[in-house]
Amino acid sequence: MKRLAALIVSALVLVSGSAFAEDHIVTQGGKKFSPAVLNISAGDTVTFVNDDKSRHNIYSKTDGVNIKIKKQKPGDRDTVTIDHVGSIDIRCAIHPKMKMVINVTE
Ligand SMILES: [Cu+2]
Repeated sequence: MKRLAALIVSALVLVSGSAFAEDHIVTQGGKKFSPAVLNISAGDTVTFVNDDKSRHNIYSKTDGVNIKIKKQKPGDRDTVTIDHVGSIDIRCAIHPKMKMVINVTE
């Protein structure tokens, strides 16, 4: 009986853990990230969508955050999981004016 209860508890933890991880969409149109500021929780995913007619090259300028999507073609979308807690500066290596911030809380 104890074992069954432990199983149920661990199943609940698994279910709630995945239910709380959210995906957030960031679009790139007119050589701008939208939104410019995104607030998420650690463990969430961010999907970067290229709605422009040119390529983008998304990377993190923040030390210790390994986000590097490299050349992203128009229409492409790439998803990254973010575990780093704190503020992350996102840039495009092709368009220096493209900037956004992802604020990650626990
Ligand atoms: Cu770009």
